[in-house]
Amino acid sequence: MGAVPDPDLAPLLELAVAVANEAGGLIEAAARLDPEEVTTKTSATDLVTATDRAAESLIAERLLAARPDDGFVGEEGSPVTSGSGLTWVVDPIDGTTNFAYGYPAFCTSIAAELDGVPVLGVVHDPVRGQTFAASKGGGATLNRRPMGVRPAGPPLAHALVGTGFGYAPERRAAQGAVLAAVLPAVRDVRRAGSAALDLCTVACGRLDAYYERGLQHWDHAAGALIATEAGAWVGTLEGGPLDAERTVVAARPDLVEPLLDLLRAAGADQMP
Ligand code: LIP
Repeated sequence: MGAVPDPDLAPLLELAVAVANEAGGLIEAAARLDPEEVTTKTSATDLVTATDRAAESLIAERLLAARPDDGFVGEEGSPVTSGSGLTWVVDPIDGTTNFAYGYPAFCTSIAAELDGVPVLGVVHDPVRGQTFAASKGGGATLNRRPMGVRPAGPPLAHALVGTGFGYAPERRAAQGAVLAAVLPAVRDVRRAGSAALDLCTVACGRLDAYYERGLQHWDHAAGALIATEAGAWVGTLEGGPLDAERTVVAARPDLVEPLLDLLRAAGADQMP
């Protein structure tokens, strides 16, 4: 990859790795929850647990103790405005439903943005003890070893593709219709339930591509940079920035055009 980490980012990346791993220890220690004992947010299926909130508080406390002038945006709490230009973007548990069920696919996602531009990302999977990390221009690592997307390989018809679904029934119905068109056109589909993990799974070559509409800033902030630094194409089906009104796509570069064509033909750019 020939990437050279920016020496100014190295201590920030180390801080984020350490905090993500500490939060992972807290999350692992949390007992398995009965999904009916947790609270909900935007819908009856959009869960949030006390562990989400505790992990986010721990992460905010550690990051802002080290860098008190930084900003902080977390899935569960109130935003903190940045005085330094750097803002931490955090999803304490991405894959909350999986966590609440004890289904082993969840992670902690920590990104840092400088004046709105992602400069580092860390995704820690406490179940597998795997930490994905990247700094802008510095390449991507898995447990500190360089990693990258699979080299150009089989065509889309033989690609393993990840995706995910929103919480609103009408969006889920539309996403199911798109999936019905995608499924016969690829090798197979995987739905892990964590966007951050899905993006890192593309980054390390365990998926050939991933697409999902409706991702929040904290879902993709770290994983998108990690996938980009690992050599994946990361963008949106509609063009423009990664936001909740677009479909985020991450793929091996040789698969991008056929995948975008397939998604458009399936109506993925017309979803509610
Ligand atoms: C999850 C996303 C996932 C999506 C789930 C859920 P959360 O985030 O990471 O890609 O398919 O529906 O939104 O809510 O677990 O942090």
